[in-house]
Amino acid sequence: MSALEKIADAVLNGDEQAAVQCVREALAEKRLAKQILDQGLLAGMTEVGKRFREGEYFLPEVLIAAEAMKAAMDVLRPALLSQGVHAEARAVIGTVRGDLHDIGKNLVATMLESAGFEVEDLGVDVSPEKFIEACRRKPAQIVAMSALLTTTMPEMEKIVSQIRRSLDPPPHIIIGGAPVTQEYANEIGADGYGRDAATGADVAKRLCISRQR
Ligand code: B1M
Repeated sequence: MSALEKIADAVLNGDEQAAVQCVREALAEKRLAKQILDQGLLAGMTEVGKRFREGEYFLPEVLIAAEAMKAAMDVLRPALLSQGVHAEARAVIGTVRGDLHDIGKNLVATMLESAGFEVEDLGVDVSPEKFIEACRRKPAQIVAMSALLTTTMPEMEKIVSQIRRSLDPPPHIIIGGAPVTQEYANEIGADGYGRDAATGADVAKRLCISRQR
């Protein structure tokens, strides 16, 4: 198995120690940071997303893989920056105002990072103003929102309309969370809906590609 395959495998197995160690070794061997990212960490995480979608992996496996990916990214990030590797698009993510659930939102953030986005995570209980402020501070192509409570879902509609009124060009807006559906996304005028974290990241990627055309 090559050094890069070992990294992908460590993420796939959720082996944080091995992921960190293999990234350190690959850097010591003077491999390009972008190669370690694309063919190691992202390859592993893409496979995790595939297995999750296909029902082969469940939430615990995904959470553990996400932790391994995060720890390895902390080691790789300085090398990526010093080698001038930048994300191709930026996403701002948060759980909407009044809602403190963040497990799904954190997974979506990791999947977006795995899909090559620079992610700013605004945390939980995020007001429409905070989403807008983050996009003004540094333009984002994607705003991603999560809600777990039927009582906080209406916040999503407010954020969609306030963003459309305040930002030009507006970012693509994607939504998700247990009570959220494609029908609700259509109803409030969101650009995309993710049934799960991996699908959310796929939808975000597709939206960014369609705008580039
Ligand atoms: Co809460 N809670 N909770 N809770 N909680 C639910 C959601 C609930 C369904 C439980 C129940 O009654 N059966 C219920 C909501 C009922 C409703 O509104 N219909 C509920 C309630 C009522 C409450 C409180 C009001 C309870 C109380 O205090 N009386 C309170 C509210 C606090 C608040 O937010 N203001 C509350 C509090 C809490 C805890 C703090 C104790 C804790 C949260 C801890 C945390 O997140 N750090 C908690 C938990 C853990 C849950 C359950 C058990 C699990 C939620 C979870 O993390 N699921 C939940 C019951 C359940 O779902 N079984 C429940 C795993 C997570 C990965 O799934 O977030 O759906 P999920 O994400 C999925 C997809 O939805 C999707 O991707 C993920 C999978 O890949 N996804 C996206 C999510 N966001 C996305 C965004 C996207 C795309 C995909 O694009 C942007």
